Amino acid sequence: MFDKILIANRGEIAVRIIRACREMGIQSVAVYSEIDKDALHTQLADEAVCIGPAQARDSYLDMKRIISAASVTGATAIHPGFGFLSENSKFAKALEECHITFIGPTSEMIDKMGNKAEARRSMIEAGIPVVPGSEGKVSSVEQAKEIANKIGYPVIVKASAGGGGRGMRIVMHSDEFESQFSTAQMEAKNAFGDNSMYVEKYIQNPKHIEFQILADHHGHVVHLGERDCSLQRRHQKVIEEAPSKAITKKLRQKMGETAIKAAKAIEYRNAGTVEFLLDKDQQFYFIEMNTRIQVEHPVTEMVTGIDLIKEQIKIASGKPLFLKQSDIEISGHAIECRINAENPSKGFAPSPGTIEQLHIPGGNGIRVDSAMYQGYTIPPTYDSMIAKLIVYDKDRKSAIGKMKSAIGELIIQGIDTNIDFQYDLLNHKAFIEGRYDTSFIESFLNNQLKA
Ligand code: MV4
Repeated sequence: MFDKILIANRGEIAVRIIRACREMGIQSVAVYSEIDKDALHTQLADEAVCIGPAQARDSYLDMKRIISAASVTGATAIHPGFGFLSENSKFAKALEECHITFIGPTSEMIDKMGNKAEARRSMIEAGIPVVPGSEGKVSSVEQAKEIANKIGYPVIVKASAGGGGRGMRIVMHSDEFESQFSTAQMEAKNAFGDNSMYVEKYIQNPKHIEFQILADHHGHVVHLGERDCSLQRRHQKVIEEAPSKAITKKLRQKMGETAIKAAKAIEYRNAGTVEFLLDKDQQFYFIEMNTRIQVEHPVTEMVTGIDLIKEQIKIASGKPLFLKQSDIEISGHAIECRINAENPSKGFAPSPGTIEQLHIPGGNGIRVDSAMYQGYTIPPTYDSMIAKLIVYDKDRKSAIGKMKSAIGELIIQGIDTNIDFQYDLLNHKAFIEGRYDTSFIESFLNNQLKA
């Protein structure tokens, strides 16, 4: 097992990983930017190394500085968290070359899944259901349109290098195919320096269901059930829950087995997430695979009792998975609300600043993953998520009730947050009844504007 792990991240996920290291008896090394000198992760780690100015490109994204920090502190492994360098295959490769363990999959797998058209092609090859569309990337707009005409409109054109909603356009009719395709392609070229594209049938108002998997270095793969991440705004998830109300035990088994098959097909290792769209007829389609630990991993931890960060560390050290699929049981219900420093009534504008007053809720089944403390100043430099409020209870109804109580108790003063918005979502009849898909928040906001 590793003696010392460097955490190449900040905020709540860095704190989450430091805590896991401490519980495992592993020394932790934080890296921090100048603006993060008083951040919680900087204070909580056993050691902390300043790696540069606030701008992420000069600190949290600077591979050389991070590798130097690992080398001077003697850390033999790096956990990248999510965002930043977590899905950067060059970083994973650089670590492979200097014999520091990247806690995650190999650089090759990151590359393979990071290219969404390539991922799609691999999954087709493995017999995984995908949305009808091009086999992999298309070679020209003409070929793309031919495929679109064949599968029928609406279609969605997506950038191979995209993901998270960038470089994609919905095409409702063949008349607008060329213009939408070239807009998406131009966006992709500018954002990723890669203009390769693929085409899929557009699934209207799907649910976004993702399966957590764990794979060790010995060919053993398990799934830990699903998370329903349909509540998103502009491709940012807002509320996640496990299990999904839309999924029966039988469908869970089928989708879980598919997720395992997908992972095995590419000899995946470490923690990963297989994303599916689920349509109105309960048909599911692979769309992407995420090769990192995700923001919403706690809901899976709550319903399975498995610590995913510890599992990642154990797997990376070469230990075989102790878990068998038959040991993994989904029980109860967990919900996560992402707490952001933003103002929903000002178009969700970021609201950095100093937390003047803070009261964090607690009690049975309430978990808060956060790096905030009273007096802490949230810098304007990074993303606006400041906490994740997670509840666990015996069933969905109780979990919703518990989340509402917990939100009612949470006090954050000095900055604007989305907690009232979260409360309103939880109170909505359609949410309570589990009748929601990826279009819910947008409709919710539009109705609110009308009222
Ligand atoms: C789709 C889709 C419908 N059909 N693919 C959005 C983020 C990325 N991970 C995949 N996304 C989608 N892919 C097919 N074949 C619907 C979404 C989607 C979406 C797309 C455009 C605008 C807003 C959206 C919100 C949620 C999901």
